[in-house]
Amino acid sequence: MASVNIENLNTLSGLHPKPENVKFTYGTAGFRMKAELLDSVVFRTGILAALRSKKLDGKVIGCMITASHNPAQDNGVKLVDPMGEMLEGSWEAHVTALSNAETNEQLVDIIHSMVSSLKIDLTKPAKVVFGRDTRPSGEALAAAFVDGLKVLDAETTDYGIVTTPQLHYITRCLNTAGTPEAYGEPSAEGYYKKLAGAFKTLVDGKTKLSPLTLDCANGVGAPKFQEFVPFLGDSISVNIMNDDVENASKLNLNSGADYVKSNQRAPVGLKMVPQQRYASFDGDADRIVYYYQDDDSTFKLLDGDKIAGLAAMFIIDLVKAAGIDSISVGVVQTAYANGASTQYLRNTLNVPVSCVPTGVKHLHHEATKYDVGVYFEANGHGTVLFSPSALKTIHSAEGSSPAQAVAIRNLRAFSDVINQTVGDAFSDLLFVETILTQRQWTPKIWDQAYTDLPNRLVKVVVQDRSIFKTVDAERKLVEPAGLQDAIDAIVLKFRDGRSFVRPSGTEDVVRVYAEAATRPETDELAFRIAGLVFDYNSNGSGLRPR
Ligand code: G16
Repeated sequence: MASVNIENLNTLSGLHPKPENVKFTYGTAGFRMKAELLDSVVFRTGILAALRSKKLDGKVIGCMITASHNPAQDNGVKLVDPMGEMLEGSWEAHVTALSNAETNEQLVDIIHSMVSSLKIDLTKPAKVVFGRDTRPSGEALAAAFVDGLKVLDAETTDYGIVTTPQLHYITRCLNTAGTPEAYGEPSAEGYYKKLAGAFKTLVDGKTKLSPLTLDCANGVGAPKFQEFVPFLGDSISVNIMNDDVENASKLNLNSGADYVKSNQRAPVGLKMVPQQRYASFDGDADRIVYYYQDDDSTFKLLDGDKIAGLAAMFIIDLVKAAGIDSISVGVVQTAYANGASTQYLRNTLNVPVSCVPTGVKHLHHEATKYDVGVYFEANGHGTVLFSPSALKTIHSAEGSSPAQAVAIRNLRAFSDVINQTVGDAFSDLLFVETILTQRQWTPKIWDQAYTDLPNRLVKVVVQDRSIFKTVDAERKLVEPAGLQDAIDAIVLKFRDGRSFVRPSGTEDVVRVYAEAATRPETDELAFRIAGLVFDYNSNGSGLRPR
């Protein structure tokens, strides 16, 4: 078994010193913080990516450099496992340990202990691919990542500026090429062809909808969707806005899925027209929310919960129409799911619903337990997973009538239009547009499935968010002691009241979610709980309502 070239490691590591007094944690979506603090972390993540590839016998590992919905000055890094899923949970502790080593000697010790405890054969090849979003800090961080890969001589391909889901897709394509599970051509072009081909099949012969206005949060989704448009041809009309990626400070600023969802209002620059369709991507195009304006000028949000309900309803109908309703559908949500959406799924669609902690890794894992698992976070991050056996059934079914044959063809195309590696704003947009086109539905008709309970999200800036510990899929706090009892006592005073508090894994804040029977009651509940959290953290530096 070969060993690590210490001299080489020392030289490369010397180029990427760890900042003092900073503790790094691989959180909800990898490492994420101010870009200027990330150089050493990204370098060491490169070392870990190479080790992971060697451990998996040279399978390709992906890496995305992005801070998604965070402001322009932040950046982040996350790793992608061979099938396009998030890095296996048990390796998060290893990458966290590597990133916090204070000296080169400690770094070497941690690598050696990983090699021995995980039985990593260093003579195996390592292959790693990576990409980044449009943030100005991305290029230098990508160079630091490459230095990390050099420590273990990993073979590497730089896919340049891509959306996060494109990088996940490419990773899976590379690892499945030439196998019965081949996922597609491992390139942005291959991705566009696959999605556009499936979408065209699904809307073929249907009356085209009015144009969709798409807010790209001035992020990577803008140039990439422009690139995608020629592949879609005249199957859809999309007007792209907030597409300025030259002026980095505009990224996610008063625009994008996170802004629209949190503030429940249109992004900057958009003058809404009643009953038209609008959608917003986030900064790396892995989330989408839809919205419209009602005739009385009220803003109506069609968030991840509404998308999950639409997708589940459509798939249930399609499997019935195809005569293969042995395929079961389940939905996975988080505590942020609106109570009305959970009731609709359970009581109207009669599907099982599971609730898991925030973070795609948790939702994705749970969704694999169903034949068809629809998973969505209310913030618009989600997708649909078809199990291998469901795919087999769909691909071998023939149907005993022309109507069944059409439904089977639609199911096959539907499974192709969906990016099954991770939530993908492009793919989610196409499947929503498919359903609305097939049904000839306006956003208002879609919205009528159920009425959201009024809800509110508030961020509280605290001194140390790590003191907040949750259980029960983040619905209850166990620390600080006594805080949950105080929350419960307030919630009891509100009709249909529900509220929970959890530390963010991507921002230095604690999030407060509240729901109640009316808008004023919801706002009061949210602010009372936020005030409580703030008071519990007497060193808190301020309250930032959103
Ligand atoms: C990431 C995760 C999502 C999560 C969001 C907010 O999204 O992938 O699963 O919902 O962060 O997480 P938190 O509330 O812990 O800050 P993105 O789009 O920013 O990568």
